[in-house]
Amino acid sequence: WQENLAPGAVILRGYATEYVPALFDMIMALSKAAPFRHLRTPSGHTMSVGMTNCGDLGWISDELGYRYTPTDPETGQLWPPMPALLRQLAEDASSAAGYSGFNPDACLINRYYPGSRLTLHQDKNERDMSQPIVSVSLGLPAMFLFGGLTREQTCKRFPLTQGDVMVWGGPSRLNYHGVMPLKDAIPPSPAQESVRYNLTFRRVSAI
Ligand code: MD3
Ligand code: FE
Repeated sequence: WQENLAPGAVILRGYATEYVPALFDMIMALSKAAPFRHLRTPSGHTMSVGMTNCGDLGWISDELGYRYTPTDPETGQLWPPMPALLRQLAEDASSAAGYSGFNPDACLINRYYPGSRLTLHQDKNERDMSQPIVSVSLGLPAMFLFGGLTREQTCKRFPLTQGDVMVWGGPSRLNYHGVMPLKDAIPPSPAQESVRYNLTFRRVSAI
């Protein structure tokens, strides 16, 4: 089911539901090769969200700033390749939302434990702003904040649950957004731990 949040921004509710077990397995395997870590922001704060990446480029932050790198600074190795299923899911979701030919080269994996949050920010480190961003929610529900083109604009908030996929492009590509501190809750499947994962697919380098 499709909800339009803003021009160019679409939520596909439950779009990834059938892939949830496979996605959890992939996150476990990927995070063995490239462990989750808490990055430092340029202002010296440590992020409460744990992060890792797969694909040709991975998003990192340190005292020098935000950027994409081909290798994991923790291990010195290339980021693990993006599994074909992940790439396909991102491409299918973007075409379902009206963007054809999405070809992501980066997948950021965010891990939220209860209390973890993502403060309001813009995603503007990608060279090719004509490509959308696709995000997939897994595990515990979260309250997503969606603002305007300035930090001051009031945010709309909407809940994201396991299997929801968001596609952002066009006019909403540079909108401020964030995630409220994760509330502890009963996981959607009793076998899961109290955690939320979010996969964010991006095209970083020019095609
Ligand atoms: C809205 N992650 O990693 S991506 C991020 O739930 C990030 O972890 C969120 O924001 C999370 O940068 C969700 C959703 C998203 C991504 C890009 C956007 C929303 C966006 C660009 C413009 C507007
Ligand atoms: Fe973001």
